[in-house]
Amino acid sequence: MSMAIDVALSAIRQLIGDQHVVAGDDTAGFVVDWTGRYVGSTPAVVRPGTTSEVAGVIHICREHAIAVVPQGGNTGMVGGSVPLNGEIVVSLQRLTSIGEVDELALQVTAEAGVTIEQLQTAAAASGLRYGVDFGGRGSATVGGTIATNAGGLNVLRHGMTRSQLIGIEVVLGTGEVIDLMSGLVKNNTGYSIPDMMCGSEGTLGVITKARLRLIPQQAFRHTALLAFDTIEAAVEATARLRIALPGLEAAELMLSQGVQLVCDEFELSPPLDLGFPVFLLVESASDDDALDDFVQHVSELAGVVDTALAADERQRQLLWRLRDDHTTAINRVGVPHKFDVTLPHDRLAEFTKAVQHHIAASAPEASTWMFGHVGDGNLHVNITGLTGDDFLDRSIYELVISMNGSISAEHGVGTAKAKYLPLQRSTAELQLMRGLKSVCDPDGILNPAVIFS
Ligand code: FAD
Ligand code: 2HG
Ligand code: ZN
Repeated sequence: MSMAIDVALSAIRQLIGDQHVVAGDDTAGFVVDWTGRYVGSTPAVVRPGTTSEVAGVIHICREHAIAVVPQGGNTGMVGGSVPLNGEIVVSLQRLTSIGEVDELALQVTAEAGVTIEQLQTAAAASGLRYGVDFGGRGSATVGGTIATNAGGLNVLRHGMTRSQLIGIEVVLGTGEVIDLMSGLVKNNTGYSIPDMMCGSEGTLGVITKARLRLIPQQAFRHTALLAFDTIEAAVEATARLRIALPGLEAAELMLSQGVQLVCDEFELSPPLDLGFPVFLLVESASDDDALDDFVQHVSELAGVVDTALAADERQRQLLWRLRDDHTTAINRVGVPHKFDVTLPHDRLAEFTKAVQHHIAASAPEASTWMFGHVGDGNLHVNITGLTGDDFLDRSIYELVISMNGSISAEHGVGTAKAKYLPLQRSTAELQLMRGLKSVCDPDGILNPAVIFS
């Protein structure tokens, strides 16, 4: 360990307490990402317990020119939350307080280390909900989801994390604290700093707290699994359902291989014949019981070859496991290579074929798993069993861009896509982003390997 790191860590120990600085083997869970693909090492994981301690840690690191990686639940998928270049990890997991839910303003204040599940539980106690939800809810944090602008299962109705964000408290790379937690929904006094921090992946500041929008819970939820012969038919059905059902909250695409894998890994019985190649999991929520309406619209859809309707909450949970457990099931097959991409609605089906064809031709030894938030045009392409490392990345991203898509839909750029960002963003755009970075983090100590290569 260098002298500067030694001196900095001893100052940090004094500031936050020896017991909150983790070193050696105890850092193991903080240096490997959720997929197992990105493995780093760190001199220490520091766990401040208050905003002023976070600010103090950043001041000390800046003074000694030490790079840091902010970390929440470490569920990120793009290698942005782990210290791949020996950085110090600043874990926000001790910032876990949730303020009182304001039931009239439909807002709550949550610290960065609160998990999405804890936030949902607090909101539910007031008959409310948080609009962003996904399979990683048990570990993913408020700070991490803001830093990545996480999407998830209900974006088509409630938007991504940015749409839930009313205010933010953030420690810049200078150690200064920006407090924008007034809860004012309308506040057009210059540039929107919460919007800028959202999706900045820990490169501009360390988020310590947020003021978040909540939504009323709706009493009725109707859920169905629909089978199709083609992806084209499932995409078209999604578009039609969005128009017909204003309460549509989710439209999730799955393929039979993925559903089969989940059923095999978790010993579940598929509710429909997995001989059908394509499935759509749809859910709508409403204040009144709209079952008849839901069933009518679903049954009128062109291309549906079979349907399983959830008759109760247990069956609903089962249908959702088929979708939510894809990521965990794929991890059991092997370390996955993930591509989180968006395509325009009318190119989605074409892309799925093109990418499958490309992978099969370039890496016949590999298996491809595809699923995603089809209502948002967002596909998750996972490859397992690849013998090389990233030899497919550039060609897959070029394919996405050639079809007017985005190489990062909801997981962010991280370290995984940093070198491909210039494929998508112009020199002027990259210069603007670098300019912002240099103002917020003049010494480049915050996640230096993330977003910019
Ligand atoms: P981390 O993984 O710890 O960090 C992610 C990034 O944010 C890193 O760059 C890190 O440096 C930065 N960061 C973390 N905390 C802070 C902070 N307080 N201040 C500044 N920067 C910070 N994502 C989706 O968008 N949609 C999904 O549907 C979805 N489903 C998932 C399902 C599973 C089973 C899993 C494991 C993950 C899923 N994810 C999904 C990915 C992941 O959960 C999200 O990217 C999430 O936002 C990461 O939150 P985290 O707290 O784990 O952040
Ligand atoms: C999901 O939608 C997540 O489940 C993870 O975004 C996607 O595992 C993936 O590729
Ligand atoms: Zn997703």
